[in-house]
Amino acid sequence: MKIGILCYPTYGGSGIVATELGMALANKGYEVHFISSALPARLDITNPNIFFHKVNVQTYPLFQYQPYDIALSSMIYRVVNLYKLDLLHAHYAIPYAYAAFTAKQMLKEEGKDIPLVTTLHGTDITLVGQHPSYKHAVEFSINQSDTITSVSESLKKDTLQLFKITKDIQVITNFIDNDEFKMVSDCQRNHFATKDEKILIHVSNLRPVKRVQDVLQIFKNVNAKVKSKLIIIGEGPDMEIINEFLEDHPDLIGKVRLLGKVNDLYKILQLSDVFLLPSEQESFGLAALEAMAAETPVISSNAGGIPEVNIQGETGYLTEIGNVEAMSNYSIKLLSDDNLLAQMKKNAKEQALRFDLTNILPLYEKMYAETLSTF
Ligand code: GMT
Repeated sequence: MKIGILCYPTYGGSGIVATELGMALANKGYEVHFISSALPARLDITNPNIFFHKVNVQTYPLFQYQPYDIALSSMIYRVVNLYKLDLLHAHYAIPYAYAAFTAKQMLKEEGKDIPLVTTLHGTDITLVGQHPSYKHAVEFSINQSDTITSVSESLKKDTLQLFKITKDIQVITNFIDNDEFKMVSDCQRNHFATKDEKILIHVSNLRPVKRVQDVLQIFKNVNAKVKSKLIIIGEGPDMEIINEFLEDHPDLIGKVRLLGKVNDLYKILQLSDVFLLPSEQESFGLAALEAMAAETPVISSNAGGIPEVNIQGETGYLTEIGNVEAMSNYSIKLLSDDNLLAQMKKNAKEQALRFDLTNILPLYEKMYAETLSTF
């Protein structure tokens, strides 16, 4: 089967899921064509079954804004025709489902068509998709998809509440390739902390929904009771909140390490003791699952789909959004009890194995086969 994957190329949940899915399909012999504005961050382009088609946006002095969606739909139409694709899979409704619908219309003019699967990832529904500038087009393009999938039960519920959806939504959860998380040597731990210190970690795109101010406050509270360090991985607009916090807390400057975007995320997660995810919204929480795959328990909010991934008292702890005090107390409890920490690390890994690629990939393959057979 030849599949076209339409996704964001950036570090960020939807692009990572699309890339990992495409690579897993390519390893199984599918021909996978990525269509995006740049080479997706984790894509292994050396795989002979993987093709990459860059969307080029032609600039012109008349344009106040570059018409990316037009260039995208033209590229989709072109790739479907040139490579005789069998199916399109759009990750994130805006603009991918919308542009794929337009490409389908162009194909129909020539008596052709191609099935379209749209996977909803979260902010395309709960945040950006709610804006009046996008809402009607998002609802329309989701309904025009031949198959709709959602990455969690929570996101399915939100989608049905927030939009008038005329089709069934299948839940196929996000997944993790545990083979990529083979344990590395512990010796690098001393790059970040001394033997008697614990390591807390936060990984995100540092947008307001991630509530990095809570991460910092939790660390401040924990550090007052447990010798510890905080690692923050990622870049984004709320970096300023971190800088301001450090200006106000000069005693913590040497204890907070800002690593930006890193390639060896797994290695650093494996050195950590607790992952903090106090998000305002989270359709699934792929970052938490990655932490668990690296045997790191999670202290999180109970937003959106997080409770489907992080299990209270088993793989970590959850509290209501913004309850910094409870998250701090849970972190202190966990980091002060080595037996509890060891047990939760084990539980976290077991949970990650439930979401292993080998369990979820067949669900995507079955869904593709059903989509094709009913098209
Ligand atoms: O969390 C983000 O801001 C990135 C965003 C994305 O669309 O790339 O992540 C969303 O999709 C991920 C993959 O399905 C989910 O694991 C994240 O929970 C979800 N983020 C939100 O809902 C805020």
